[in-house]
Amino acid sequence: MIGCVLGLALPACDECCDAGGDRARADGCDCLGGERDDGQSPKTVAGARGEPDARYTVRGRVEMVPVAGKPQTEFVVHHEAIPDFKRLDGKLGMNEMSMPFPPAKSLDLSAIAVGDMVELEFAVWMKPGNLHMEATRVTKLAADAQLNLKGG
Ligand SMILES: [Cu+2]
Repeated sequence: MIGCVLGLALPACDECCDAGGDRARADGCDCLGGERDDGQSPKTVAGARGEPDARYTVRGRVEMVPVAGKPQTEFVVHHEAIPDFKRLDGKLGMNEMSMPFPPAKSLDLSAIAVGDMVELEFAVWMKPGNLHMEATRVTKLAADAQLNLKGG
C-alpha cells in the first residue's frame, strides 16, 4: 500500500521498505505493491486531491510499463536513493528500490520502454485520507547514463 511506501507506522512494512528493492518484493511484502489507486475511485477526479505536499525528482531504470487493457501492469521504476524524501514518520530518506509510480492522467508514457533509464518527477500527497503518489514527468536519460543502483 502506498502508506507503506511512505513509511507509515507499520513495523513490518517499515522493515520491508528499509530492505528495499527486489528482495522485498520477492518476500511478498505489501510495501511495494498491494493496495493501489485504480484510477476509478472518486478521489482521483482531477483536482480533488489539491496541491501535492511534496515533489521529488529521481533517476532510475524502468522495470515495467503499463499496458492498455491489462490492469495488472503498472509503471515500475527501480529508483536511486532519495535522501530528502519526507516520510510520514518524520524520518528522511527512501532507499533505492523498485516501486510502482502510478502515472498522472496527463502523463504520456508511450515513448518509455522497459530498460530505459529515466529521470522521474513525482508528486506526493501525505494528508490522512489523501495518501497518494503519482509520476508527473518522465524523461529518458542518455543511453550511457550511469545510475547509482546497487541492484545493477
Ligand atoms: Cu521507493
